[in-house]
Amino acid sequence: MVDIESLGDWRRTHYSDMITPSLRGTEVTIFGWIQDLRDLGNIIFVTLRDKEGLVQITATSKNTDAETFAKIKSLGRQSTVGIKGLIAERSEAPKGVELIPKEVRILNLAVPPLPLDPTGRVPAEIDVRLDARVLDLRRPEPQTIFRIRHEVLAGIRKFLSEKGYLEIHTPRIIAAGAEGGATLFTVEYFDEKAYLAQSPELYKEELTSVFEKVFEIGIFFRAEESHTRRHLNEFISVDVEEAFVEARDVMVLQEELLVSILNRLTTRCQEQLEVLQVKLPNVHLPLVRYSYSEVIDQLKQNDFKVEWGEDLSTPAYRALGDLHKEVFYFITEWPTKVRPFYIKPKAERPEICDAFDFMYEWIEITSGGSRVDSKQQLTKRLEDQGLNPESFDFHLSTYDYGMPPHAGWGMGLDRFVMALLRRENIRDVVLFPRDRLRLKP
Ligand code: AMO
Repeated sequence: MVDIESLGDWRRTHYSDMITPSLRGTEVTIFGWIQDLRDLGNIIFVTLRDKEGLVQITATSKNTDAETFAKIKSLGRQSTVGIKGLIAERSEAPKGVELIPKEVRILNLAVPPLPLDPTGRVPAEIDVRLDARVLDLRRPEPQTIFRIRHEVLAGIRKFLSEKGYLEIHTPRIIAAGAEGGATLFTVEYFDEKAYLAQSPELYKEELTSVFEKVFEIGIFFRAEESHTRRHLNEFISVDVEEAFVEARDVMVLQEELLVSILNRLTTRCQEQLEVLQVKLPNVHLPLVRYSYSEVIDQLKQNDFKVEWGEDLSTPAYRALGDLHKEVFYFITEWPTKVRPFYIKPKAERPEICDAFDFMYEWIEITSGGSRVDSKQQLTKRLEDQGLNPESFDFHLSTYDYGMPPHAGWGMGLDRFVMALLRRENIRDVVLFPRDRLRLKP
């Protein structure tokens, strides 16, 4: 029976990456998890992992007292420990350095057998990995994905803030959804029926009449029935909205954001990209813009059965991905019928609207457009789409306070990271994905 000890007055003096040969002879206190342990009898090699990396600890029956040696022998992989020891040079050790342990505190034991191999040597199926996600995340690859995701997010915030957009937070509990009734989750809101927000659409539009340039990065909800590699029931949307501009202006913003993030990853994440063996795509601005009509023609010319006016199906998108050599491109000028009520139809050809999608190969990353800015037209658009304008009274009333012409977009952060890191499944880039079949962990 191993005794679990408390942290007591021990505090970390060094992270693993600070342990270098030049510090030989220094006594340090480190904390972390047993990533690997090789017990050769009179010598035990332990690899300890902390948030910065790995460090080797070498205990021998000669250099370590009997009690500490026995304690180290008893440790299982992924147990949580604190170790006090001396830094020593050893040419065979990774980075030429190791720790000679003097004292060990066992802070918690991992219980074998572990459901997957956290060293990554034995690959596991995605469902096994997601069921034991916290353990899965101890592998270098998923950890690296989330470190890069952090950089992407930090880069987006920096980019938009520096361009003068104000970060906002809009409600998650709402009275009427903007993105179609089929994907609304219902919640009981005391005596009323409410919904989980699918996007910040209406609120971000309203706020252009105050702050002019706004952005939101938030979790949104869609009751997607389909189980695909690019849909989740909870996802992060990066939303931008701006007054006195049109779709074409915010498309330029999208392009600049893409380049800014690619540059940021190139300068700050080389090591991580190597762990993932990812080569970032080369992008030249302006990106290609195909109109919806052009895309339909391209599909038809390649014997794909599709009619003008239809929304594009998954097989149609896949075919487009094969047809287009560009990694990133736009599809513009969509049929008004297949776009939400808040997108502005073209004055000269109202069957077409000023909407666009920003695409990565065959996957839509962003949707956006110029918005309807007249109350009368918005009321009519709601009716045309079979929606009751009274349910949107809270939104329509803001049009009486001076609504500017405005445009914006919503970008799926998870899909964006998936595209940058060339992952096949959105679940790889989400810590605890929620899909039709997964509510836990
Ligand atoms: P849309 O519904 O196209 O547009 O959503 C915008 C982007 O959000 C991402 N996304 C999803 N990602 C993962 N799982 C899902 N279930 C999911 N649903 C959407 C996609 C998509 O391109 N209000 C508009 C945006 C706007 O016009 O500003 C909107 O929500 O990457």
